[in-house]
Amino acid sequence: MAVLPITSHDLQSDYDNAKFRRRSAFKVITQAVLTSNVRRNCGSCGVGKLLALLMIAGLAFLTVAHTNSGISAASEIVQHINVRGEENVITEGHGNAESLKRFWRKPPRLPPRLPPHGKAGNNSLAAEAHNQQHILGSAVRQNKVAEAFRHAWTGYKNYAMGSDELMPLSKRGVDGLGGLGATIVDSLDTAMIMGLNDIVQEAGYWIEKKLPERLNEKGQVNLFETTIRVLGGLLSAYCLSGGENGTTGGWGSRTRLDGPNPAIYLERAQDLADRLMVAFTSSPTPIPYSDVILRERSAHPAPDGLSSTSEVSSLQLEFWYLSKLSGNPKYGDAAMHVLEHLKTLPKFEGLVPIYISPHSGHFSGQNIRLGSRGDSYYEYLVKVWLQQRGAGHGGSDVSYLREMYDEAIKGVKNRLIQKSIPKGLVFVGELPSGEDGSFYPKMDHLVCFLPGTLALGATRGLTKQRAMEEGLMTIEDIENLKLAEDIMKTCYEMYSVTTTGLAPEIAHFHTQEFYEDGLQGGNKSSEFLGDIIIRYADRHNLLRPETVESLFVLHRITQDPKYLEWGWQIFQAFESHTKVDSGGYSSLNDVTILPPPRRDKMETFFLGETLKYLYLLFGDSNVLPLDKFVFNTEAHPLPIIRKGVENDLTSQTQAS
Ligand code: DMJ
Repeated sequence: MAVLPITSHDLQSDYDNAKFRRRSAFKVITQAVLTSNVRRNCGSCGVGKLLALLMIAGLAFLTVAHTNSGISAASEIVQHINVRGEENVITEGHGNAESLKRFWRKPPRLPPRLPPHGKAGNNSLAAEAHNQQHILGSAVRQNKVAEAFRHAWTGYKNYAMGSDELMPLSKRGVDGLGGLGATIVDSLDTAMIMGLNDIVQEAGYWIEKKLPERLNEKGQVNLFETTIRVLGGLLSAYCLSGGENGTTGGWGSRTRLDGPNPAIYLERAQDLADRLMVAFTSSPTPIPYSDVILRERSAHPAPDGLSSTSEVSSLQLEFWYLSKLSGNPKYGDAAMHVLEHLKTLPKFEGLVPIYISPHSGHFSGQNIRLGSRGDSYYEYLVKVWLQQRGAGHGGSDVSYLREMYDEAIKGVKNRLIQKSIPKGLVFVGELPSGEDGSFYPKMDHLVCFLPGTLALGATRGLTKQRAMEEGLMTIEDIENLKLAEDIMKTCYEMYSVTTTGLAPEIAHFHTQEFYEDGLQGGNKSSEFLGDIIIRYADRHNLLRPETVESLFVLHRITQDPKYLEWGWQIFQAFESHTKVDSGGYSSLNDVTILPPPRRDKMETFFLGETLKYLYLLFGDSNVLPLDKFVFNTEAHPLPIIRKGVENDLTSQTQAS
C-alpha cells in the first residue's frame, strides 16, 4: 500500500502554527545546553554552574532594561496576561539598553491561532466564546432531536405499542415486519444514547416480557430486515447497557441506564438467531434463503426464487458479534461463509448485480446499482473488515474484504460517477443492463449511505487530521474522501432543491444524454433546480436516514462545521412537515408541494437511525467513537473487537 509522506503543509492544517514558532535566543541557549553535546562534554563544569552564570547575565540585562526603558514588570505581566500565552513584544526604547533589548527581543508575533476554517473571531477569547456558543448550540440541537424522538415514541406507545410500526394518521399499529415489535427493538439503543431512561425501561421490559411469545408464535419474517433491525438492536442494547463489561461508560454514556438485566437482551438475541439460522442451513449453497418462519424454524426463498445481493451480504456484523458473545462460532461462520463465497464470483470491476440465487449460488441478471438491493453489499465489505481485522484469536484473515471494497470503489469511480449539468453535481448512476449497457443517471436516496462509507474506509474511523498525521491515508483514500464530500453535497442538494426541504426517494440528473423537462423540486432559490429531476412517482419521502447518517460520519471525520448546519436544516424540515400533532411522524407522498400530502406510516428506522444519527451529529465525538464502534446498516452500534482489548473499551477514546 503506497503511504503518502506527510508534508509540513499537511501538518500545518488550517491553524496550528505552534510547531513553526521561532524560539527566543534565551530558549535556544538553554535548550542547547540541556540537550546537546555541550552538556555531555562539560561534565566536569556541571549544568548547575552554567545555568547560574546564565541567570546572573539575565538579571544584569533585566536591571539595565528596566532602568532605561521605563517598562515596568507589572505592565509586562498585564500585557502577557492580555495576550493569553501569545508571544509578547517589548515596547521600543533608546540607547545601549535598546541594542541589548534588540538582541534579546523575542521574534515577531505570529497570527493568533484560529479555530478550524477561521470561522471565529480574531483572538483566542473570541475563539473560546465561539466554542462555548457552539457547545451550547449543539446541546440545544441535541435536546430538540431528543424531544422529537420522545414525540415519535409517544405516538407509537399510545397507538401501536407491540406492533411493528405506527400509522400516525389513523392512530393504529401495523405489523409490516413479521410482528416482533420492530419499532421497540429498533428504538431501544437510540433511547439509551439519548439517556431517556423511561423509554429504555418501557422498551426493555417489553423485550423481556413480550418478545419471547412473539418469537414462538409469529410467522414469516425477512432474514435481512429481522437481522439488521431486531438482532442488531438487541445486540447493541446488550453492549450499550453494559452487558459485555459491566459498565456503560465505555461508549461515552453519561447516564445510568435502567431496564432489565443486559443478559436478557443477549438471551433474546440468541433465541432469535437460532431460529434465523435455518435460512443458512436449509439452502443448498452458502447463499441463505430470504424468508424464515420463526415458529416452525423453517426457511424458503422469496417467491421469485432470488435473494437481494445487499440482503445476503448484510448479516455478518450481527452474526459474528453474536458468536463472540455466545462463544458459539456457528452464527459467524454461516454469515462469513456468504462473503467468502461472494469473493469467488465473477464481478464487473468489483461491481455486482443486485440479485443472487440461493439455488445456484450465482448472481442473477445484469442490473448494477448502489441503491435498493445493492447498497449495503458495499457498506458491509468495509464495515466487516473494520470490525474483524484486528480480532485475532484464530479469526480468519479478512483482508480479502478490503480488497473487494477497494476494487468496487474503483469500479464506482470508473463506471457510475458522473457530473450533472449545468451546475456539476457529482452523482452515482446505475447500469441497468450491466457492463455492456448504457449509464442511467438515476440515484436513489438510499445511495446517500455512500459518503459515510467512503469516509470510513478512507480514515478507518479516525479523524482525517489524525489519519494524515499517522500516515494511514493512501492517495486513493484521499481521493475517496474527496469523492465522499462531493456526493455528500449532492445528497444535501436533493433536500435543498425541494419546496419542503426534504429529499425525494429517487432523483434523476440532467446530463448530456438525459433530460426531462418540467420535473423540478420547486425551491426557486436553489441553484440546482436545472440539475435535479424529480419524477412524479419518486416524490415520496419515507423519513429515511442515509443522508443524515453520512453527515454524521463526515462531520466526525472532517470536522467541517457545514455538515452540522446541513443536518440542522434537514431536521427542521422533518419537524415542519412530518410531525403529527397527536404523536409520531409521517412519511410524505410528495416533497415538492406545500403542504405535502402525508403517507400514513412511521418507519422504524426513523427512530432507529434518522433521529439517532442527527443526535450523534450534534454531540460529542467521544460518544461511540468511529474507530471503536461500527454501526450496522440499521445504525445499531457494535464494538470493534481487537485482540486483547475486547473488554477494555473504556481505555480507548477517539482523538479529536
Ligand atoms: C434501513 O432499513 C437500512 O438502512 C437499510 O440498509 C436500507 N434501508 C433502510 C433505511 O432507509
